[in-house]
Amino acid sequence: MTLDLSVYLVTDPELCGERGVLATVEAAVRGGVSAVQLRDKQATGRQLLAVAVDLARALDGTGVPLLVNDRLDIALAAGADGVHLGQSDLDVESARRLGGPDFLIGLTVSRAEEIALASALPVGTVDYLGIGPVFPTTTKRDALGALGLDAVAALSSSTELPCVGIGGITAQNAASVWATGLDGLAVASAVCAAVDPSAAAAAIKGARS
Ligand code: TZP
Ligand code: MG
Repeated sequence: MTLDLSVYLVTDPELCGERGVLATVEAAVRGGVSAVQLRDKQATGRQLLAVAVDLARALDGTGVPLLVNDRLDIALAAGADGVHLGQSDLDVESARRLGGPDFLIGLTVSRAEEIALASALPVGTVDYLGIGPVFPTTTKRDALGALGLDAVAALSSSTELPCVGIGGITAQNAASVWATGLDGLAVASAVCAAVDPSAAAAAIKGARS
């Protein structure tokens, strides 16, 4: 299965609200989301595993991969397709050893040095890079300053690895982000907090020219 990162939903339980993460993901997938990352910074391991198992079951047979933010152990225990790691998380080479060759591994990068290091790893260590924040965001509490479109374009063109942009991306600004040449757009609030997550996902997908 080739990895389609084009509209990459990052879940946030607060933003999903009463509708819940599962129903939000199901609606978003109907709207064209091509990958899902379970992200919940407050959950215990036990809670995260329960949601991961539910999402893995819901996505089974859809062709949409499930990745778990931060927690390789939870991803493996739930039978998820991959893990998304930050610069302070478990290193990607250890994750590759533990996850095996077919497991998906994403890595957050914000600086040229981080991209250079990731690009210098043996082929097949990292499947994609998440570059951000593209725009200001309140979803990630410890987010760095926004990079802006020009820096994102320069960073993504400096690597052969597939790149997704993240941070403050909405249906309204999606066309400008697509124009940077990224392989995908990762969104939390624009889909999780939307009245209609399916329509929001479809609008972000449709903004690609
Ligand atoms: N990493 C960089 S920005 C961000 C993460 C997880 C949050 C993205 O959320 P939103 O609501 O799409 O800005
Ligand atoms: Mg992390």
